Parts: sequence; structure tokens; C-alpha cells
Amino acid sequence: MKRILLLFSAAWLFAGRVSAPAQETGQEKEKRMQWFAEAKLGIFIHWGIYAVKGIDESWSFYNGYISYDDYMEQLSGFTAARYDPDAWARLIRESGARYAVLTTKHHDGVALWDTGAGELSVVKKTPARRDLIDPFCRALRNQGLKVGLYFSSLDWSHPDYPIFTSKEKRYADDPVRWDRFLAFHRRQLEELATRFKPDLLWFDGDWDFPAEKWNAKALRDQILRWLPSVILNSRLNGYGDYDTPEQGVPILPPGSRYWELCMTMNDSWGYQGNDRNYKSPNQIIRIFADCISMGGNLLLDIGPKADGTIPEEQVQILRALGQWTRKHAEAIYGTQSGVSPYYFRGPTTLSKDRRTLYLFLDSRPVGPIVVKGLKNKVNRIRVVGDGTKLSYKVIGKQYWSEAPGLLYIDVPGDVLDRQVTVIALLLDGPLDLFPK
Ligand code: H79
Repeated sequence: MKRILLLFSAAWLFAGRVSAPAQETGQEKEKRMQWFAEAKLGIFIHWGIYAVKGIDESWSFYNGYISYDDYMEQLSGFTAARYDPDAWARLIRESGARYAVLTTKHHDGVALWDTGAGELSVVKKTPARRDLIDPFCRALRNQGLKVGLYFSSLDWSHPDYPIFTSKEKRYADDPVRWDRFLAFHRRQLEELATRFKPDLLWFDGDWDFPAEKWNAKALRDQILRWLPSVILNSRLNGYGDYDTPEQGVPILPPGSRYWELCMTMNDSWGYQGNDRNYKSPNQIIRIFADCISMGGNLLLDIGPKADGTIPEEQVQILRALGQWTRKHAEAIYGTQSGVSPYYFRGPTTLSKDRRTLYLFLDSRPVGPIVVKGLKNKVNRIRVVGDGTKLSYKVIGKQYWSEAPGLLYIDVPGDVLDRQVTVIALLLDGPLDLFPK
């Protein structure tokens, strides 16, 4: 009987299938996603050999801006000589981020850990000569931060990946080679999952093939067996937990309950010394306020140099962000999306108990600000992180109509934050809007 069972399960394995774990309930997912939904801000880190010449990560050879061999010459310049993961973690924490996501392997196939699944790693091929992932995970955890690991599913360096560059394909259809690639892919993920036990896996590069070819569903199930509470972004051919818009700040709230905008500080993911087109702290803070107002997170990217130091401009932006997030913490962490712009013309968030509405003022008001359609009575209005109480009045309320009046709030110039001012409205009960 035992033998029959064994044969049976082996047959399942060979069919490339795994029995799916019991379907997670909505409540269970909410619990698994809780830290992510409350965190709001994460730091993305693109670190790889592309920092040596300061060129596009992987895409520079894929698009033919540099030959593959010249690209790979960067291996000899990747020293990580001044890599200080504790300093990274302190800076990330100081920015107000609650998690970070580091590239363990970009599309170029160069692993930042000592992979046993291939030869191409910074351990075996660069003067860094050591695993860079484990110390990163430890440093983050020491600072109370959640650990995210980025992993590119496609690998333009692997001899069994069908695509090499935009012009050169290795093969079109060869199930044996593809299965070999999938085994390699699975093995690298097993290493990442079991060695580093990340809280989040950030997939990229799933677009060449459909979910069935990647075995995405089975892979998701397998990862959740390795790491039952891990969170996955959506780039596992849709078998993820949250939406992953890239660079484009959403105009309308994305439909999904969980999402995260990933965005560069300048125009590059990795370190490119020539790219000085940095967004200002003010622009970044306003984008961040927009994201949390619509119930999403911001994953803001930095690109360390090949020696492991973080460029000064990026340090300055993280510090400025930290000043603002510290002062306004109560309006950020653990909040939920606020009211639509019909009610207030700016970003808003709502406290967990729905009794405090936060208004984000991203410009200097020329008169009192106004909130429309608020049925609640307001108990108190104050400036977040400042303590000043503000005076307000309701105008236009008619006793014979259900429609609430307009709430006018005076905001004197001397309470304004130099970035974005936040006003807290303490309501008499859970937020109640008109019309229902
Ligand atoms: O790591 C950073 C980028 O290198 C990577 N994701 C971020 C986080 C990335 N860069 N570009 N993209 C992802 C978008 C991919 C664009 C594509 Fe296409 C357009 C994929 C499919 C259509 C053009 C055509 C490139 C490949 C095929």
C-alpha cells in the first residue's frame, strides 16, 4: 500500500503538479497582508554589477547599447568594499520605510548570494567574493524592518533561457531545455526562501511566457509551503497577492485591495552617476500621499554604487522623507484610503477606527479649506505633528435637508509644513458621508 502511495505521489510530481494547499479565506489573506497594508513605505534597492559603469541594469546589453562581454566585464569592478548593511538599514528606517526589497538577481542573471544552482554570482565572479544577501536580511531585521527579496524569473545569461537579447534567441521550442531552466529557477528560489526566509518575494520578468509555461500556480503553492506567511507581488503571471504598477502614479484608485507603486528617485533603477534628474523631496512626498490616499504603498528606489555606498543625493532624499514621515506618522501608518476628491480636493487617509480623517495639503491655501458631504459632527481639528488646534465652521446647513453643510477650516500660514501639511479631523463617530 505504501509503495502504491509512493508511486502515486511520484506520478504527481512528474506531472509537474503539486496538490494545492487548502484555499486561503479572505480573512486569512487579510492577516497575511496586514504588515504590508500598514507599512505604506518601502525602499527598493537595485544593486548589481551595472553600477560599475553606471549603465542600465541588464537592459543595456539586451537592447544592444553594449555588448554582452563588455557588460560582463563589470564583474571585475564590483567590489562591495564599503558595503555596510547596518548603515543601509538605519538609513532606511530613518526614512520612515517599514520594509525594503533588494535585487538578489536581475535579468542579467548575476546572483548576489552564493547560489549552488549556477556559477554566475558575485561570490564566484567578482572581487566582492561573498554573499551579500544574508547580512542585508539580518541588518533589516535588527532594525525591525521587513525583508523583501527581488528575483528576476527570466535570466538572459542562462544557457537554457530561450531569449538572450532583443535580437538573439537561443531556441524557440525545446521542452528539455525549458524544463532544465525551470528546475534551475525553482532551485534558486528554494535557496532564497529557505536560506533567507524573506517576508516578501518581489518577482519580475515573467512576461515572455504565460503562467502555464512558468508553472506559476504550482510555484506559488510551493513557495507558500516553504514560507507560509510570505507575500508575493503580482509578477508571477498574476499568481501574486498585490498589484505592482511601475513608475506611473495611478490617476484613479487601482481596483485591487492591495497595491504598491514602485518608482525611481531619478530616471534610473541602478546607480548611474550621470543621471541627476532627481525628483524633489516635495514631489516624492506628494506622490507618497497620493498612494496612501488611494490605499496603496510606495516602494521608492535607490541605487547603491559598486562599492556599496549610497549616493549622497539619495541619502538626502531619504533623510528629508524621514523628517516628514516622523512628524506625520499617525496620518500614515496603519491608516486606510480616505475620501474621494469630491469631498476634499487633495489626498486623505482615515484612521483604523475610522474616527479621524486626515487631510493632506500639498499647496498653500488662499483661504479656508473646505470639506463637503461630511455628515459627522466634528469634535476637534488640529494640525498633525504641530499641536495647533484650528477653528472651523459649518455653513449652508438647512434643518429641513439631510445634506450636511460645508465645513470650512482656517489654516493660518504659520502652521504650514515646508512640505505637506496634514490636518486631523476628529469625528464624533465612524466617518459618515453624504450621500450614502
Ligand atoms: O528592475 C526594474 C526594471 O529593470 C524592470 N522592473 C523594474 C523594477 C523593468 N524594466 N522594464 N520593465 C521592467 C518593463 C518591461 C517592459 C516590457 Fe517588453 C514591455 C516587457 C514586455 C513588454 C519590451 C518588449 C521589453 C520586453 C519586451
